[in-house]
Amino acid sequence: MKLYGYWRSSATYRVRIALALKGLDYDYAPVNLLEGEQTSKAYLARNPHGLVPALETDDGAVLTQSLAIMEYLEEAFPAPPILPDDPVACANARAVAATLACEAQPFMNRRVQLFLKTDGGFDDEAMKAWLNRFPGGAMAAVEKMIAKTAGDYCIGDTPTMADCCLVPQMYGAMRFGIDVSGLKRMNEIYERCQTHPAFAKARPEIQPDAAGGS
Ligand SMILES: N[C@@H](CCC(=O)N[C@@H](CS)C(=O)NCC(=O)O)C(=O)O
Repeated sequence: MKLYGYWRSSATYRVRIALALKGLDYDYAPVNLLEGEQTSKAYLARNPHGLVPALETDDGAVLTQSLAIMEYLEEAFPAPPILPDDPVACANARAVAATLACEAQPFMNRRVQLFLKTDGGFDDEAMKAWLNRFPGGAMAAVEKMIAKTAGDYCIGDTPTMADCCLVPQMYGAMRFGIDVSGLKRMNEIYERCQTHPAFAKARPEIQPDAAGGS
């Protein structure tokens, strides 16, 4: 398999964690977002939306959208699982993953940020308010959601797709200056994940393209 991504992209980070949890090897093809490579003709042929990640399977299929890619990995490589067997627990894991991937991270996307700063005239104060209200609000909802489900991880005591989304979201939130101090459970899970070998392997700073970023 070949993963097209960017070291600090949270959506790519999710897929790296899922691949590592499943112990899958893959080639890595960096797409430099700062240089606009996501809008190159070659990359748009892989993902017409111009977003990373994309995963090319061994059969040559090119998959996009991190949640869909993780679902593919779960179906194609079931062991070890990243979704619980129990249908309710499974739906809870998907709900946490979707809240972070669909209701939090899109507000932090590079092209959204650029638009707000240029066309929207957002200054630092306005951006801070935006980030704390929308991604911050979705994260506060997740903190409440996992109050009912968490053990060592978001859903029970085994990492799931929810944790694949939580860690990159916390990483990005801290980078963007979102106040995460009230998210007690999420902080605990984030810290625990840092000590898990699969999460450690997926860390942005140790990816091959990390040195070239900013
Ligand atoms: N919903 C998509 C989001 C993908 C996404 O937002 N990717 C960002 C990096 S995390 C990106 O490629 N941004 C490029 C840009 O904003 O131009 C997924 O989960 O894969």
